[in-house]
Amino acid sequence: MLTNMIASWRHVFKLDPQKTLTDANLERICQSDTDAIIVGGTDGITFDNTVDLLGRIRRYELPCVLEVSNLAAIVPGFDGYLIPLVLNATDVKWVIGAQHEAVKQFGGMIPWSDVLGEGYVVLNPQSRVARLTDSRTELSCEDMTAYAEMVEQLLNLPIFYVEYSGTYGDIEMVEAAKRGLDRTHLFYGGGIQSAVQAEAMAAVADTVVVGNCVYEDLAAALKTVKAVKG
Ligand code: 1GP
Repeated sequence: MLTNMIASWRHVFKLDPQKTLTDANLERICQSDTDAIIVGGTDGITFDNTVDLLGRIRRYELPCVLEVSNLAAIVPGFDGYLIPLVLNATDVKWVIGAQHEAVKQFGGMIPWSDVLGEGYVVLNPQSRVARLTDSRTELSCEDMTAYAEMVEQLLNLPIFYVEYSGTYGDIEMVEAAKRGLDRTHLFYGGGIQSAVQAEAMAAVADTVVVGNCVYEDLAAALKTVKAVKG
């Protein structure tokens, strides 16, 4: 079951279908001992570039899930599908609107056992995702704990995602999120560029997500795996 699979993930790489990655570098990523690959991004995600990346990742054995950001780019064949609900978005479209449209459109065809919702809180105001969703990023630790409690107790979502995309986050905010959770799995992603940063976030979050660093400094990105998993 998808929830059980995710429960064991300590480290994942997030790969963006829009960005270029050589076969040699993809091999290093997939054989790095990371627990899984999340395919996702905010802009320029198409069916073609998503199916192409999935096909290349499928040469390796590790799990690969799609974080859905564009209805037109939902490709069959992933091990699972993560659906973000951006809780601090001020545009309701990103809280529940786009998801409602998707279910209306694809209803009977959705393999629900392969789908998990993610309660997302976006915290880097400069990030593309914050601007797209018009997220309210000026949050306190109390705000974070309350969002986390809502995700687990009220919405009953399996994943809470602290998203600092593009910048290294405030660990106190991640700790505040953790305080609100008991069963729900905590993802941290954003700005990890070194083993030290990855290890620090892994001490609080259940899963650490490394994205951009793969494209900017692959050697450093690869070192985050051991830092998180020991
Ligand atoms: C983005 O949380 C991920 O959705 C990872 O962030 O690209 O900044 O590592 P970075």
